[in-house]
Amino acid sequence: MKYQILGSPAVPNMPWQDRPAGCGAIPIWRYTENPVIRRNPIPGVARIFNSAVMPYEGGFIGVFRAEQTDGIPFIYLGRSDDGLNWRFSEEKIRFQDEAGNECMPLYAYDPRLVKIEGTYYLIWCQDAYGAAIGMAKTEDFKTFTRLENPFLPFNRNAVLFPRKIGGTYRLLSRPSDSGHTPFGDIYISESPDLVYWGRHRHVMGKSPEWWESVKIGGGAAPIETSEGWLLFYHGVTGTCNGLVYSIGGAILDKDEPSKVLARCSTYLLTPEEWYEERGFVPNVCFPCATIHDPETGRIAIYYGAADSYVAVAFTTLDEIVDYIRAHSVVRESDSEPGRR
Ligand code: BMA
Repeated sequence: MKYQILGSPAVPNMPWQDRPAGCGAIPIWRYTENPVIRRNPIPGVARIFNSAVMPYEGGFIGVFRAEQTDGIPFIYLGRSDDGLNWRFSEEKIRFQDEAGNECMPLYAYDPRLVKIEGTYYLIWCQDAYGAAIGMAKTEDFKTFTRLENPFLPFNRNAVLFPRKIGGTYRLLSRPSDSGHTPFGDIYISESPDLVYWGRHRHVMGKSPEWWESVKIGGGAAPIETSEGWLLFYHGVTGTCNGLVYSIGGAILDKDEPSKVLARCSTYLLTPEEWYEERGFVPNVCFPCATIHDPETGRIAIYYGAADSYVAVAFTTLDEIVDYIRAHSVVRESDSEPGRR
């Protein structure tokens, strides 16, 4: 291996398939049995998509965006031995406040999950008199305690870094509006305590590349590597028939992640398969998590497909870093520290 994944434990049982012959120029290949989560996965839930998973106690655990049969999304817990076959709790996750009283959002969607210093954090989108970000922590995946919402509305696509940087927590987000926002760049904010957030910086903007020319948003929690933070994000384009969501890749500076070191000018994955092109919302590939193994450099990307399914694609650190660098275009607004 040329490059190293840092700060993550080995995952010897991570889901994996070798790169098939004829995979094409972009070194990402789909799991042949996709989608791994299909429609009507549990009673009362029509679709699970845009969800986050991680290794846990020798197997895998995840927080899943579950669109209930009443149309309202909530977060459900799932467990798996192999990261591909999932068992779900039949009840949504119940959040409590710090006094132990139930404290449920009106709805919750697009969760992300990270572990920082032994505590697991969930971040999602919810209502706070407008589209906003919700956050909770758990030690055991039994009790989930809400934290203060980090930002005012309107904001979505929050992604917490898996460790403090320079002594502070770092959170990516995408300020937006109340609707299906026709704009949006990725910003980063700092907090000493996960309550008060500031020192907001611009990380990267939508770009002139057509596949991400409408808006972008954070995806999976960044992976710490010897080359910087590897970020899989989503980029959106507009067509006469609606939006198309693809997966993009960038490498952020290790100590100052508001600076983009490399940014792939092509998408890494775009809707092509039936489960990506056809569904409740067609043409959506929406990454929310990775499982990655420092011993082998293998990376499994978990993404929502067509707002209907969860799918998995594979790559390796060496191949994806080389591809991103070889196709990188970093504009001044992305490479600068992002403060104006
Ligand atoms: C975005 C979010 C995602 C969704 C996407 C496509 O605005 O709501 O949850 O996957 O739209 O519908």
